[in-house]
Amino acid sequence: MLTKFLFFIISGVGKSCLLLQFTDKRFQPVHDLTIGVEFGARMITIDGKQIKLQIWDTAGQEAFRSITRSYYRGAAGALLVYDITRRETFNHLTTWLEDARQHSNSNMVIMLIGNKSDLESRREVKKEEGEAFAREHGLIFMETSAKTAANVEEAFINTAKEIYEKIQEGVFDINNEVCYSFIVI
Ligand SMILES: Nc1nc2c(ncn2[C@@H]2O[C@H](COP(=O)(O)OP(=O)(O)OP(=O)(O)O)[C@@H](O)[C@H]2O)c(=O)[nH]1
Ligand SMILES: [Mg+2]
Repeated sequence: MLTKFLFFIISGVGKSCLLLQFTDKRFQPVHDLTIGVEFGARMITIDGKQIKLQIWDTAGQEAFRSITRSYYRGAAGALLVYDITRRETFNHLTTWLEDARQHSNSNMVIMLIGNKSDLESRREVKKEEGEAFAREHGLIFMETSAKTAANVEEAFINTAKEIYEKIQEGVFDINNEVCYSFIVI
């Protein structure tokens, strides 16, 4: 019972809203729970090259966890999202990160996202705490707002750039160099 509740509250951190802001440049105020996995895509340019990002948006709820896991394998990048106004979503990061590392390519680039930065008055997690967690676990970090669009472009594009650099250095061997798969968890 308790476990169920803990997983349930991870839902609603803003994963689907981040994706919608990135692909459609709009914000959806009503929370439609993601069922299973949803998909979005957008072209970006890095170093003069057109790169397609295909993004899998996963459900935060425990019931869908096994479905989520099957999408880790092909992912070059992951956005690991918590809600800065709900500490329990931050406390849960270690579990998600372990799960992601265990089921993904070891070179997968992980970006930690503290979302809902527009809700400063309701903040429960300091920016410094996000930075420290990211440093400790070797992740890139940003605070975003899917509502105001602050840092949303940067979050996806910086993750893609990191993947691009790894490919250039030859440490990341992916089949398709102009199409990166992302997973939002
Ligand atoms: N103020 C504010 N609200 C946000 C932001 N991002 C998302 N929300 C709100 O938070 C709620 C949940 O957003 P979703 O994107 O559906 O959350 P999710 O992580 O996809 O949730 P699941 O699919 O259930 O895992 C919605 O009511 C959004 O309107 C943000 O940056 N700022
Ligand atoms: Mg969702």
